[in-house]
Amino acid sequence: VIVNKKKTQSFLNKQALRTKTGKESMAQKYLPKDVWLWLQKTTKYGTSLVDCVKSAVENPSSSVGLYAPDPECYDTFPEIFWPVISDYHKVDVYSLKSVHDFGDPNELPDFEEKYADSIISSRIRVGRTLEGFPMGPKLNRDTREQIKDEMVESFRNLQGELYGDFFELSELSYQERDHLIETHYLFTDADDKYLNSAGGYTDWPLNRGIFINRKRTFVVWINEEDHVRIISIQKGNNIKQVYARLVKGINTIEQTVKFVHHDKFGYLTFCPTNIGTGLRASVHVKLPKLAASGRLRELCESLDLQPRGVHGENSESEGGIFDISNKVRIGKSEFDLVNSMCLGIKTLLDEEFALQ
Ligand code: ADP
Ligand code: CIR
Repeated sequence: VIVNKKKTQSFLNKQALRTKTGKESMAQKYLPKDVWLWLQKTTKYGTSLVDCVKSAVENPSSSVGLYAPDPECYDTFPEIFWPVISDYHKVDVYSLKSVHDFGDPNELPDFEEKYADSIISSRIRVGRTLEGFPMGPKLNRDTREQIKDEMVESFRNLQGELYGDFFELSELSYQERDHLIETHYLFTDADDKYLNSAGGYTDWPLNRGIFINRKRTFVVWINEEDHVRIISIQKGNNIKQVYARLVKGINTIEQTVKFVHHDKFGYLTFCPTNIGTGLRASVHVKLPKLAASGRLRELCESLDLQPRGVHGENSESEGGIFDISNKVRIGKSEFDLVNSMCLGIKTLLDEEFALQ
């Protein structure tokens, strides 16, 4: 039998990343039979249930398919949001109370020396929504600009290692954008079909932008999927440094802006997979043998980890390198989420090293 090694590997990499099982999306799964009874409900921003599930309707391959075009959706449409939240984050939504505690970054574990070459880079981000505004699809040019202006004002307080510059997306050349995307600093250019269907790219690229510190370790995205994504990133595996910088950045920005916070659901975001802490802590890690064994996906699932490709969500792995992060974002504190991601990565690396 002639085996095309390259094709086989590419297939296994795709399998390892496959979140779409050919089954229905969570939005489909939890739409009740008497859905017509609550079709007439709307939020104060005029959002209806149909707006929330638009991405699922247009994309049968959605894994979740649900978005909140404004913060009220989480309480206005509990019939759909609550079961989806329970299912994705594996929490009892009725007794749920959001936990918010950054803890002490120095208490995070270190990766063992023997794994030093396996971890290429580390990144932690949080998603946030500014108080007083709906999410992306319900914004207009003025309100999107107001969000940008409030954020740009807050960047004045970023000093020392966080000191940097803000760039309007529309003022960057295509080459500059491409370079920033390739080097993992910038969001992709309006090419997520799920987000597109949900209305996330209205008036793109107007009033979108990126703040980057001069050291290229601290980034803030404005008006992409969420109003705000605050990101700390660096080469190597020093997750303590990455986390400490993120916490410092968030605290500094919060001196001037107020983010939407809900007693039960924590920080509210456009996608219900991000609510709570809004935190995704990831490493780019070499796991070629585990991927080839076909066990990576299942192992990640059992460790509450999510594998992505090297260029983020819906991208492919390259050279056996994966972006592995915490899958759930609510029910645990920020510290606990980063900590359990580190422990999960250790388990994956133990398995990788045990394979010959
Ligand atoms: P998000 O983290 O906001 O959900 P994506 O999955 O789209 O978004 O990833 C955004 C960018 O961050 C992509 O370029 C991705 O490759 C990059 N990235 C994620 N984790 C890491 C990491 N540990 N090291 C370097 N780049 C990373
Ligand atoms: C989907 O439903 O497939 C997209 N809206 C992406 C869902 C969020 N991704 C994730 O698994 N964290």
